[in-house]
Amino acid sequence: MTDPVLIEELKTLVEPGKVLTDAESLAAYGKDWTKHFAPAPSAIVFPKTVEQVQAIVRWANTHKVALVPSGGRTGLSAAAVAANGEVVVSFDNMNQILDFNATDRTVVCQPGVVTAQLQQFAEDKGLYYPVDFASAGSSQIGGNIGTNAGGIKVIRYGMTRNWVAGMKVVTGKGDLLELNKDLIKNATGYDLRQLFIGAEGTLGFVVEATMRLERQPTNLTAMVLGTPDFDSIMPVLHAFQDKLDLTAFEFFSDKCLDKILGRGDVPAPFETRAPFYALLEFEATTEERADQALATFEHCVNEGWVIDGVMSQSEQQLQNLWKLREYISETISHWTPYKNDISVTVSKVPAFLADIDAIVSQNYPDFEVLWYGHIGDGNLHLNILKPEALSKDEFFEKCASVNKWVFETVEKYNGSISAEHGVGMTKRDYLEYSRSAAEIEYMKAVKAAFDPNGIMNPGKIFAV
Ligand code: 2HG
Ligand code: ZN
Repeated sequence: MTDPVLIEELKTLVEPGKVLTDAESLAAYGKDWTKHFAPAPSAIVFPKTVEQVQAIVRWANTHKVALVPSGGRTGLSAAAVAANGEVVVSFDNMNQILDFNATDRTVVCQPGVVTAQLQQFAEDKGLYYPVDFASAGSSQIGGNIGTNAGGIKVIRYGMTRNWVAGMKVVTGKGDLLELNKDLIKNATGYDLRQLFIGAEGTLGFVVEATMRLERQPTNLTAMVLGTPDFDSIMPVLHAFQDKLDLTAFEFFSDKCLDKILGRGDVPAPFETRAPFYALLEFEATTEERADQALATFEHCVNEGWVIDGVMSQSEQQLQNLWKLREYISETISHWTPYKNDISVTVSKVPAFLADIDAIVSQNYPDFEVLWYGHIGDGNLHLNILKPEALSKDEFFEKCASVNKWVFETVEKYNGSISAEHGVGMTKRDYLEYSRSAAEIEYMKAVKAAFDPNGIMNPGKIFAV
């Protein structure tokens, strides 16, 4: 734990009342949405200005105190968990939109701006911030940048990385850097902006970000299609991609639908039950587009890839269809799931999934296994639910023992052990399945350049 005398010194660097040490705050701000590690920070500090962030980082360097950045705390890899007496730096008080430029279509955000706040701001300006996911109501821009958040529209718009025009960061040494100056074209050597995106706060803190906006999509329309097996999903994807520019292509299993219907507040998409469902979305800009989607649906039925389906006819129906997919993670959190967030290139998905399925059936015969994810971009969320009778530790231990097989398969297919949730502490011991030893050495050297004293979110991405 950090010396209480040092915490008193920390209090002089920020406004009165902006350092908390009560048990309730420590428990709340010391964790994210994972349940693997018990939170145990020494204090929470709430800076209001860039200068205060710099002062905190300099103080931490002087006294060798570890800092953990904290945004909306919706992370799923324990990258923002403080389990070892660290000081948590919360960006809750740096949550303003500072500027908007209609010509450049950019918004300058403080790191604590909530994703939905940016989405709403864009909408009010007649524009669109396209990175979207179920936790958009709580997650913050700084955290999204830290994990390079993805979500449900990646197939069309890419990850958070694509939407950061420029950033101001405070490095682990306390220096303030302005990265890329919001330029579209800038060929002046290393793009440090991209290095900080996905760095999980291990190099420094994002203290300001200029985010790009896009034109608003027109008449978004969703279809949910029931398929007789997993193998039918990819031909469905290709059939629709041949005809339409998709804004989303998701999938989930019937077990996921069971859990969603169990809530009682989401209507079933149609009466027929199918082993798997695809949820796709496109812009029905013209009637021909919608007709094309229906014709493709019929083609898929004739080919035997689709059993039944529905197309949204209103905004309400669109929202209801999305709930079938978006509510899964929150709904199943009740069962303390063990999460996998793995990806391969789209062409490898069928073979990869067959291999993973064999491992899962063999090793988890008694566990409930849920398949869902962003299948259109090769990202699978494999969730294993904890049986009531098993303790959390026993359960996570059993799952960890199966990881070797899962991650060896990821490696075999040249995939990623973490597609969009980050490495944090939950995936750190498996990094070598996705990154070579030489690459990890270079990554550590980069960290040492920005954070020579190792105070920035230590133990995340790699062990200390
Ligand atoms: C999603 O796609 C989120 O719903 C959460 O990334 C995934 O719960 C999960 O494993
Ligand atoms: Zn996801």
